[in-house]
This record gives sequence, structure tokens and C-alpha cells, in this order.
Amino acid sequence: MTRNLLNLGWNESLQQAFDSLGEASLKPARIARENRGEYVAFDEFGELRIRLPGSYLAHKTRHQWYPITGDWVAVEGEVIREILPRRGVFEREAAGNQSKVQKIAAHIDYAFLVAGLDHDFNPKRIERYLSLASSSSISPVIVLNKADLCLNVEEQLAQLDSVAETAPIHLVSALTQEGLDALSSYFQRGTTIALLGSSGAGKSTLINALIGKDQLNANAVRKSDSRGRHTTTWREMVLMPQGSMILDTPGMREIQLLGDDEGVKKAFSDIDELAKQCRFRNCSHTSEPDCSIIEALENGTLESERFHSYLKQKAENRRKRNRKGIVDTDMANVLKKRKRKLLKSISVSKRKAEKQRRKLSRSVDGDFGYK
Ligand SMILES: Nc1nc2c(ncn2[C@@H]2O[C@H](COP(=O)(O)OP(=O)(O)OP(=O)(O)O)[C@@H](O)[C@H]2O)c(=O)[nH]1
Ligand SMILES: [Mg+2]
Ligand SMILES: [Zn+2]
Repeated sequence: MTRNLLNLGWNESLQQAFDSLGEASLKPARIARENRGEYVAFDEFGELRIRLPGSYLAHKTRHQWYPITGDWVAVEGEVIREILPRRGVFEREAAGNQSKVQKIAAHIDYAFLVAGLDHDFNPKRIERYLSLASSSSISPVIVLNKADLCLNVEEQLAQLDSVAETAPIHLVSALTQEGLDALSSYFQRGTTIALLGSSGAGKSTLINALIGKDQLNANAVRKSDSRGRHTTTWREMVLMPQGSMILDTPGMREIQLLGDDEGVKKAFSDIDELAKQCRFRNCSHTSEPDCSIIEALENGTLESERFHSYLKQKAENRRKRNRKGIVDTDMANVLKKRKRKLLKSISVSKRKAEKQRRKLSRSVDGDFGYK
């Protein structure tokens, strides 16, 4: 095992799996990024571009598996021949389909759940990320970023009491570098760390601070609500100077976390439970008698802020659904118009051509007439 391979996360069990392939022409490589059907990978000599064999691409549906970021593969030249057995797979529910899981990355040791201590701070969301990350053999670590912006850290930390038992919590600032030293214990040679968290939490900034140069793009958040701009658009693994790998991921869109009313129900299960106890099934929780939500709001068991964000999320979903409808009909109209225009231009050019032809034949006749 060479030093370089060890830095990439190569280990004894991968070596054994690789040896059992028994092909002298194969070499191990680790996938750092997918790029339009190609893969950017690292091997012991550096970066290389690899791809799936042609036969594979021709029969897409026949194959059950595809390489994902973080995968170890056996390559022959530039062609991927095998994917080595995976461990530490990070997966999540596929967008819009709760019953399907989508594999995001493989061979992950730690998942850093990055949350900004600005307006974006949301303990429920952290819990949800935690449940995503702790489904496999990955150790979750909560990284509360932007400590420099937060005056009431104690208050925020108190809200995380319930999750503190399942994951260590680190307070950092990617901007001032405060608290970054404590993270270095995770960066031992050969470990792979994936960063998760909403857009604008500062994942890319944090990686840049950790590797000590601006390798990844970062972008300002909206001032009004600290929402990010989805700056990172692909998953990308970077080699750290200490000999470990770090994976930057795009902030998941709210729609993927709480994409539909099912998602809202999951994230706000307490409110959902309460609503079930209202006298009326279609209770609007505004003025109805025997409304358990109004009751809970009054006696303080339900925080009005939480109920507010529940309503906001539901309204947001409704708006998204509507907008989709409008966009769809808009698109249909545009297409119709375009088609009409196209037909018109065809008939115009046909007419023009006919005119041209007649003119031409006339002038040719004329020519003959002169001779
Ligand atoms: N004050 C302060 N700002 C920070 C800190 N970390 C990041 N930021 C800022 O937060 C903004 C968003 O940072 P990014 O690193 O782009 O966030 P991201 O999580 O990678 O976002 P996506 O790529 O969209 O998922 C940038 O303007 C950063 O400068 C911090 O510790 N303190
Ligand atoms: Mg980013
Ligand atoms: Zn009610």
C-alpha cells in the first residue's frame, strides 16, 4: 500500500477485495466527482478522468449499480471495470419519492452536519439531517458555524439538548477560524468526511478554511433570511493536506427535505399529532371549538413560532405546487406560439420560394425569348 493510496482512504479490506479480482491490468482509483457521464478520480499518482465501459452505457437499464462519489473502483486504463464493496454509504430519500433511497456518497467516516448560527438556525432541521446521517455506519458530528455572528450561543445550544447525546457538537467560525482546531482530530490519515447542511450554512467556506486556500466557491447569503444561493452544485471530494478526504455537497433544497405535505408531517409530527385530536377533521385551528392546537398554543405546550413555521412551510408547498401549474401552462402556451410562428415561417418561405421560382422561370423564358 503506498502512502498516497492511504491518504485517499485505501485500507486492508479494500486491498483484499481488489486482490481477489486477480487482474494485473487493474488499478485502484477513488471517485472524487461525477462530470457528465465521466468521473474525475484520484489514484496514487494524482487526478485522472475515467468512464464506464461502452457496453455498460449501451444497456443502461440492465445494470443495478453506478459509481457514486467516494467509491473505490478498479480501472483498466481509463475504464471502470469494478466497484469495490462499499461501506459508509450516505443515502437519503430520493426527491419526490419517499419510498426510494438515493445513494449520495460511499466510504464516508464522518458526516459533518453544518448549520449556521444566523437566521438559518433550526434545531428540527439539524435533527432531520442527523436522522439521515445516522442510518448507516457514519458518525455524525454537528458543526455550528458562524459563531462570530451569534450572541446567544447558550440559547441555541440549549435547543440542541436532545441531539447532543447522539452527536458531538462543535462551535466554529469559518470566517475567524475560531474552533477549527478542535475539528482536526477528525482529519486523521485515510478518513473521509462529508459535509451536509442547508445552502448558505458555510460548508464550502469551512472547507476552504480547513485546507487553507480558496479551492471551492462560496457565496453570500440573502441578508433578509440568511438563505443560501445554492452555490455548490455538485458533490466534490477534495484531498486535505493531512491526508484525508473531504466531500463538499450542495445544500439540499428545502423541497428535498420537506418537499411535500408528507415531509412537513414528518418534520412537524408533534403538530400533526395535535391536529388529530381536534374536534373537526378539517379544523383550520383558528377559531373552532375544541381545537387542540389552539389549546396547546394557549397553555404553552406548543410554541407559536413553531406553529407559525409549520403554517409557513405548508403555504410554501402550496405555492410551489401552484407555481408549477402556472409554469406548465405558460410553457404550453409558449410552445404553441412557437409552433404557430414556425408553421407561418415555413409557409412564408414556401410562398417566397414559389414566387422566386416563377420569377426565375419567367426570366429564363424571357432569356429564351430574346435569343
Ligand atoms: N460571518 C460568517 N460568515 C460565514 C461563515 N462561514 C461562511 N460564511 C458566509 O456564508 C456565506 C455562504 O457560505 P458558503 O460556504 O457558500 O455556504 P455553503 O454551505 O457552501 O452553501 P451552498 O454551496 O449553497 O450549499 C458566504 O458569504 C460565507 O462568507 C462564518 O463562520 N461567519
Ligand atoms: Mg457550497
Ligand atoms: Zn384545530
